[in-house]
Amino acid sequence: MTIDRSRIDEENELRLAWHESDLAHALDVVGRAGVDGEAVVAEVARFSAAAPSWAVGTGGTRFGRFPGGGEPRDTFEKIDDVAALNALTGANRTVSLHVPWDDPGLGEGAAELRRHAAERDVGFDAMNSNTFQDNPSTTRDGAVSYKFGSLANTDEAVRRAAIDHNHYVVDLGLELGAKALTVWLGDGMNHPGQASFRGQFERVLVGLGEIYAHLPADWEMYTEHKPYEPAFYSSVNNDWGTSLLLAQGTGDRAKCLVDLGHHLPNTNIEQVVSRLAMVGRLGGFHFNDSKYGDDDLTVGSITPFQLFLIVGELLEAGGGRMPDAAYMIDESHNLKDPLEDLIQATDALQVALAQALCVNRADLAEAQQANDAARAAEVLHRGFRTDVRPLVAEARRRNGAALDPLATYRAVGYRATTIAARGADAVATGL
Ligand code: RM4
Ligand code: MN
Ligand code: MN
Repeated sequence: MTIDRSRIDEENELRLAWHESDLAHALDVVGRAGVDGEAVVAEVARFSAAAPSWAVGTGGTRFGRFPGGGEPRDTFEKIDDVAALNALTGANRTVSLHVPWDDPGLGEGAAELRRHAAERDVGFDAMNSNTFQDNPSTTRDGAVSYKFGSLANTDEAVRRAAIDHNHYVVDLGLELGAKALTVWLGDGMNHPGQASFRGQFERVLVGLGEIYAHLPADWEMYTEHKPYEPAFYSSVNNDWGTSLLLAQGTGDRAKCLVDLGHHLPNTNIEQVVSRLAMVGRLGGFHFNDSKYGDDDLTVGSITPFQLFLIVGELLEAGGGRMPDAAYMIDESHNLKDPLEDLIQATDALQVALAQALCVNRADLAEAQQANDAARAAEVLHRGFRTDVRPLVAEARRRNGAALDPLATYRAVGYRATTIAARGADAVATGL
């Protein structure tokens, strides 16, 4: 199941005249601010954010889940959905697997999945290991349990199972053509005094070292911090400082992953990004938005200015381009059609990137040097308040994707097709 390119072209044709006039105006506006609009379009066109395999299904909370039907029934169909998404956005060229939720098995299974993805021009981004749930394939058929943690567990046999699972995820990723492993742990404490802060940290560090030792030479490993949930008193990897200690204590190719929802309210995330980039340890990104905690809301839907500032720091780190990192959308689509939410998230990312590229960095540096806070604010806001949507649409068009991806998704009736093919009660695996 796929979206026919000729249908996308037809939809683009309907919008082309208006688009061309909007684009000419946008190029003119940014040119007056001393920004090269063509370069903005090119950089937006280069950018891609992975779609996680669990995000093509409806998300849920502990109060329930309300799937809309037609969801992918296996990993192959998940890849089909990512290919459809990428046909519309041109900016989701890879998929990030979560194992064991999506596990084709080593050997023929992995080879078949890799072929299926390659035929659809989808690559494999960072692999995600899951040791926060008990699953027969990660717990030696139930012989151990992650109830009291995985790498931080006091029981050596549990730690061994968690390390082995991570080794397996790396082996699988190698067969799929991935290049990185992301480790997010649920480990921590729910009750004061339950464990030793230091003991838990030290055990995690040793475990990460063993996982790292198994990495192929051209792979990276990312530690993903999160302040709470499921451990509500303390998480072992609770913040960027701890994540950095773990990375530094593990090796050069151990880096930190920033998930935007994994910060306590009001944390200055753009500063966190700057710090990690400064020491060469910014490895990956999970994009979403948040009002209260790890809400996994649509990218840019709550704090678009913060997103713009964060992307600005990424550009700063990359010398005016998005630095090499594993970018992924990590949202939970509880109410919207998952593909519609992913389309909106990708668009929000592209818009934030274009806005940040529309900031005249030389003017900003001059204002900073002169301690001119008012002028610095003007320069920033000029970028943020530019209507960059025609530049983003043009970037998509140049990638062969849709000028208006959401309207096109609806016009081609992709969801109706998946409901007909997979069934109205088809529900994806995952959280
Ligand atoms: C966590 C974290 C991880 C994701 C899981 C499902 O909160 O964001 O990246 O793998 O959720
Ligand atoms: Mn995440
Ligand atoms: Mn999360």
